[in-house]
Amino acid sequence: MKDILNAPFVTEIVRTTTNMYRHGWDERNGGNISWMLDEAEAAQYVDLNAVIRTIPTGFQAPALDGIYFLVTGTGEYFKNVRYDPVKSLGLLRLTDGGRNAQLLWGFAGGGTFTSEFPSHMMSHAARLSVDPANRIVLHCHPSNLLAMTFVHDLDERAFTRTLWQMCSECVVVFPEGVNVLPWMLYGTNEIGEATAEKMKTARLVVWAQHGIYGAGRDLDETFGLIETVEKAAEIYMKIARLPRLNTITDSQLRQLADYFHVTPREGWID
Ligand code: 2HA
Ligand code: ZN
Repeated sequence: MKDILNAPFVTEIVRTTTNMYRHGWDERNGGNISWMLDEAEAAQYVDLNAVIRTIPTGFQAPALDGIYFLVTGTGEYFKNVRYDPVKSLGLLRLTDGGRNAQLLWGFAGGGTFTSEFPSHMMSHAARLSVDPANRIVLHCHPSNLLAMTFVHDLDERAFTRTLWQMCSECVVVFPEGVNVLPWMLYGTNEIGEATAEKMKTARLVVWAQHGIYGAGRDLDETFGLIETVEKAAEIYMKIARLPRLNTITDSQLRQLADYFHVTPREGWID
């Protein structure tokens, strides 16, 4: 058995949580990550038959039965993951149609998965239904994006168009745009179901007055999506109250989409 602390999925999640903390997106215990692993990958580092604990999930996810996930723990600080990964992270397998999670490694202090586990698992199922290569769901609290949800119309088309207009790369990086949920109680199955529904048409779901969910095939893609949205929101918050002399026009957005061979969300460019 190889040392799990050297597993690429552990070293990369440690690097990413550290980086996100430094960005100021994950104060205190804010934010969470889940990473779907192949069984063969997990088997190199843990005994698949040695279940440490079985933890009820409080929901069902038949599409994820038998699937392995590396997840951040509830109450854990992203700031500290690098100092104590075996306490901050857990590797688990969903069983019984997603009703239970079998812990195979981690959560060494007796902890459990993130309070946002329902949103993560339901989002994985939704993304896998449209992209079988999806592996990551990532949630955090980027400051400028959060600020923007207080002062901008939350209509998804309007919100996306503003982001696209803030940096030339935005329409290329997230051509499907962002979906937006109004404020909802976090940690619940209800916000999980609403997030998953929104995940069927975009890799990014904004939670108004809270943060954002991103999904992707690897951590770099997912982190990069959120980084790009946050950059656009930062520009917006700098210029929102200033007279706008120039913008990126719809015809320029189309030029970008054509040149970089991406298909923007139907009807979102005039
Ligand atoms: O894990 O970010 O949404 C703490 C949170 C809740
Ligand atoms: Zn949060």
